[in-house]
Amino acid sequence: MRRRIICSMVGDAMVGKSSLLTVFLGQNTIDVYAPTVFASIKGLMTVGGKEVKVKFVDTAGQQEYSRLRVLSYKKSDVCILCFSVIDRNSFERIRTLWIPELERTVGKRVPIVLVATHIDLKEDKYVKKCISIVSTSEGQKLADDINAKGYFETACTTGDSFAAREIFECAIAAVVSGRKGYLRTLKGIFIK
Ligand SMILES: Nc1nc2c(ncn2[C@@H]2O[C@H](COP(=O)(O)OP(=O)(O)OP(=O)(O)O)[C@@H](O)[C@H]2O)c(=O)[nH]1
Ligand SMILES: [Mg+2]
Repeated sequence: MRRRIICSMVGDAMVGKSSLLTVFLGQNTIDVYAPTVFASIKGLMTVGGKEVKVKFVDTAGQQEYSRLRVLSYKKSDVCILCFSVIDRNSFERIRTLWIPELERTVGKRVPIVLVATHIDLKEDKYVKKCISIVSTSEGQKLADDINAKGYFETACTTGDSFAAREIFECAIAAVVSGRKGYLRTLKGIFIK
């Protein structure tokens, strides 16, 4: 049996990593912010008609926990990298902080899915007036630049686990198709 795929949630503190994972797992979200130190949940997913064992790793966005964080996700097969559309710093840190950390921690070959959170707040009057919201085209361009396997915009407040599932399916499918490609390459080398 294949080894469990490790899928990690990474990004700035408070961008909604834990909320997204909670919605995907069909659990109830809580509005009160509780910073993550480390969490790991085992599950099963069906991707391309096949059942795959997955371990979801929820990491700490807070920089105080950076040493623990890199240990918690260094064996990842795929990373779901999150920023908030209402926090431009979290968007800019994808390039300046998270991509360099990911490359050091899991390597350049591990697939990334980029997720923009808090899109329900884009229409909020106060937010519109006071905050420079990250646009869809800016998010998409970043996803292209970092060679992400997918770009999604989401709001966890709706509790829509179907929308969340799309994100996780994209991530796991990227690992599964990567493994198939690797096997095909090996067969191409050894079976002439
Ligand atoms: N309006 C809105 N609030 C959200 C959304 N996603 C998360 N939140 C809220 O944002 C806050 C932070 O969410 P978390 O999921 O705990 O953030 P995190 O990225 O896991 O933070 P760390 O664990 O510290 O790294 C919580 O109060 C959530 O209720 C969203 O899509 N819309
Ligand atoms: Mg968290």
